[in-house]
Amino acid sequence: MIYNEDFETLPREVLETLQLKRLQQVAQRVYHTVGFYKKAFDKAGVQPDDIKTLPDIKRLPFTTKQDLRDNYPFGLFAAPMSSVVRLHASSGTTGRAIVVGYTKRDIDTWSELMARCFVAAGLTKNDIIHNAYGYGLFTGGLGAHYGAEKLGASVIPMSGGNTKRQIMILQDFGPTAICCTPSYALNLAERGSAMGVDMRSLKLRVGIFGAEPWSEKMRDEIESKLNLSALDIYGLSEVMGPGVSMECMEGRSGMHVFEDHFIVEVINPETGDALPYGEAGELIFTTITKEAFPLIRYRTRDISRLIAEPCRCGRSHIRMDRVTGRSDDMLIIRGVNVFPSQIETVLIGITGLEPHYQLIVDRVGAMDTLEVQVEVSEKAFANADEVRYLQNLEKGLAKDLKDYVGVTAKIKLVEPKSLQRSEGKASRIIDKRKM
Ligand code: DLL
Repeated sequence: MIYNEDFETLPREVLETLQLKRLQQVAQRVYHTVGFYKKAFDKAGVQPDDIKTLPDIKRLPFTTKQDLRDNYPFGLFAAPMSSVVRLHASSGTTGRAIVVGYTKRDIDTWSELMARCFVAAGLTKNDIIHNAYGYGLFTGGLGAHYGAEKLGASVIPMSGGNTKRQIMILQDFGPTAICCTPSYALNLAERGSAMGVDMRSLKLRVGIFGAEPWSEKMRDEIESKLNLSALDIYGLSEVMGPGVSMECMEGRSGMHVFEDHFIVEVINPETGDALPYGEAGELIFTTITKEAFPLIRYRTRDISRLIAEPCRCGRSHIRMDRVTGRSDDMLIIRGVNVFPSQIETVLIGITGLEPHYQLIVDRVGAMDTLEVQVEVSEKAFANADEVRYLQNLEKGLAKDLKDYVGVTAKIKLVEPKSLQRSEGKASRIIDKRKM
């Protein structure tokens, strides 16, 4: 099923003509209403009228997270405050928050895109959607909420936290779909089972999981624990919130970027050069319909690749692969580039280990060290008197990390349920080098 068949299946040439027209409009808009962009365009020696073809986008300057911070809070708004109806903010781990605004039309667009996501996940107005993304300044909760209402589904505005109550509602209201971070889905599964609830026999059919990197193995894990189909959803506050791209039920491989509203590029993060389809690099988005907070060539720092092959679902919009991590989450351990998601893939593959882990990076003298703390399963823990069994688990993980990720790590097996559980985005890295 496709929510907006007209726009989601546009033939490539027609889509590109539409994108060009919208790009020209947004270039004019930001040049004439946002001081920052006038300066940036002038400095790059480009005027809005120079955009004659789609590839001309490459002449436009990038926008970085630092530019957003420098213009805190409203400096990049392209609409007067009187027409801004909503503000959101992303706290970020470092530096000032980033503030974004939406006009009424922006909220309508966002709601439609989220409704498209739900339909891509096989949902209809007959579904009950348990929305456990946080409500508030975070875009997850309200973004998904408006989309669910737009679709006409029944939405349960749970927000994050209060896990025991969530499990009760999951049992009593019988939602058919759930929205939350993948790490919180695991947390729910675990807590539910501990409460004696058979989490596989809930009515949930689909989970719409995003807001943090996760792996295929994590998908398998969640699907088997909750007995549902787990789909990936991507977005970021700066560009809109959730619903920039969404995996479809039919393809389940890569997320369709809603290209009638966003132009996506992938670049080499070091040189800024465009990369061809299929090559992994940093995702860049230009918003081509937003009114209050349009962004030109925004450097997301998210690492992915574009998949140009047509999808069996019939959508013509290009897909982006699972985000493997953020370039600023990438750990460089003694020269080896390591993404937490690679470590996750390895440890989920080992029987006896649970997908709950933490990475502790430190520097001893001039040497970077990586410690992987991972929980052993209850069953393995019951075997713990067999010291050799645990030693073998440890050795096996260390070897697999060396073989598949290329990094030497100290492994510390910890007791079941001893690591902090996520109620939203999981924080898995403690980098003591930065403290
Ligand atoms: O996380 C928006 C969102 C809410 C997306 C709910 C999906 C579901 P921010 O808080 O601004 O916005 O964080 C954006 O989260 O740049 C990525 O690094 C990461 N991220 C979001 N979705 C995914 C995903 C929301 N599916 C940042 N896979 C982005 C991997 C993701 N990382």
